[in-house]
Amino acid sequence: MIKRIIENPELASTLDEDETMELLKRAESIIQQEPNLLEIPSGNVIFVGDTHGDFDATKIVIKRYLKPPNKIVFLGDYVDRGTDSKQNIDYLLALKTIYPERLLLLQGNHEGRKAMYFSPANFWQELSPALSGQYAETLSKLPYVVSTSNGIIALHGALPSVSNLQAIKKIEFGSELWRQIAWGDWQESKGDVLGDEAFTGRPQFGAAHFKTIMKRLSKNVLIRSHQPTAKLALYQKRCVTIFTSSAYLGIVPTRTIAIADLEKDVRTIDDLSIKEI
Ligand SMILES: [Mn+2]
Repeated sequence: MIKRIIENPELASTLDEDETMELLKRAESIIQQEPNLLEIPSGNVIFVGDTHGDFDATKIVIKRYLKPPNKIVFLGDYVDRGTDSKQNIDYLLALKTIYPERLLLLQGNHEGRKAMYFSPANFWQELSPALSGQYAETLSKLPYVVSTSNGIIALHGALPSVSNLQAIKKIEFGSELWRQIAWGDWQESKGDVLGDEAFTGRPQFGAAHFKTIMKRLSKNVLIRSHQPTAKLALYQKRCVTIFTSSAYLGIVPTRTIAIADLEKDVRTIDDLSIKEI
């Protein structure tokens, strides 16, 4: 069944409840072996922002880039908002079981249903209770952070208040540090930790927090998604926000990805290739 989906992605929309359960359990057995922090030593890395049910965007990225020496890092938020959430996440999980090293799926807040309720949650609300419980369990095990050898850190939202890179491995699902990663926003402010936004409850951070944590982690550039109102580049072009979903067109002008060649040092967004898909 998994091989057939990989040969023909459209079959991802035909999975019944039993087949979906089987896929989730297979994918979970792979994902739960990964640490929260994935380190990439070499090659080309393609970073993909929130896809939010944009199955078309996912298929384009996979067709174009899933080949050696590339690794593809998805920054989370696979479901909700867009119309094709289930096939989007099912296709990615099927691929993960076959290409566990080449395809890295990070966790966004929309994968954190087990810890937190949020809206919109059209994907989650349309599932049977049994499937909702299994998706919540499986997706809660997705890793949080990617680190590269040439100065990049990648995650869904904001940087956690940790003292060093390896401390990320110990972050527990649903904890305050997890919430900073999965839910955090960046503001054009010189401030540090700015508190939670009153309406959405999203934790807010400014330039001082960015500089402090990047120094502790010895990183130059953060690649993240999550916040469609953020500029493409913030903080001396070191904080890069990309979106790869048609669900945000109108707020952001295009679906974008970022490509890094790990043989070259990355100091700002100018050392990345930003492409439309
Ligand atoms: Mn998000």
